[in-house]
Amino acid sequence: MSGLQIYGVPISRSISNIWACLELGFPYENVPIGWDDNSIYSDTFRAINPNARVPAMRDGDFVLWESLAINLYLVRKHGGPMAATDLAQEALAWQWTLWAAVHLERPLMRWAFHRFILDEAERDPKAAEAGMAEAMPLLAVLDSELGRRPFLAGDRFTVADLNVGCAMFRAHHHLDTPDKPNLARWLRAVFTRPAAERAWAIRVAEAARLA
Ligand SMILES: N[C@@H](CCC(=O)N[C@@H](CS)C(=O)NCC(=O)O)C(=O)O
Repeated sequence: MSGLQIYGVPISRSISNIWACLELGFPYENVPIGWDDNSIYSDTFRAINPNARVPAMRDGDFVLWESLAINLYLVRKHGGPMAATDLAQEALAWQWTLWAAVHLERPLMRWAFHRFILDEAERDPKAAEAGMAEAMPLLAVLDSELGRRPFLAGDRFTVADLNVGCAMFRAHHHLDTPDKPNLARWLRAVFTRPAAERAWAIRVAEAARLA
């Protein structure tokens, strides 16, 4: 098989990898593995990702899963301005990627689910509050770091920003950060990028199609 395939309907985290491809201007095929047809739990897909989770990626014979690892791979492979130019910048991309996956995403998504994603009847305001209480110090770390430099690994948008942005993709529209001006500036810069807006539009169109 040739070409790049991104597995996962674009209402899932596969949108993170679609965003990366759009940033890179790299063509991809989106294979709509998802829940409607249970294809995510099929043996065929488990052979690609034994976790039965999306996204996953196939690049020729190479298969990879974990959305943020896929972005690190795509940017490393295709280069361009998002790629690191030295080891320190590459290490910063690993740092921010792990931080986003290990620390930021879970509490932020807990907040997002109970604030606006779940149907109203299923939302638990206490869970939203607990999620935000845990996320707040992490958002303060972002604000403080972004007070020192325009982007997370220096003066330009890199895969470090992309991957932290991916962890905030669902939440960013609803985040109110008037007390965190550096974070607010960064959120604006990241999510008004043409590729980010295009990715958001793809996600919205798919959500509307499924509604
Ligand atoms: N850490 C993984 C998380 C993957 C994940 O949990 N994806 C969700 C969709 S966004 C999923 O496939 N869930 C499987 C299920 O709902 O059974 C990544 O970033 O790729």
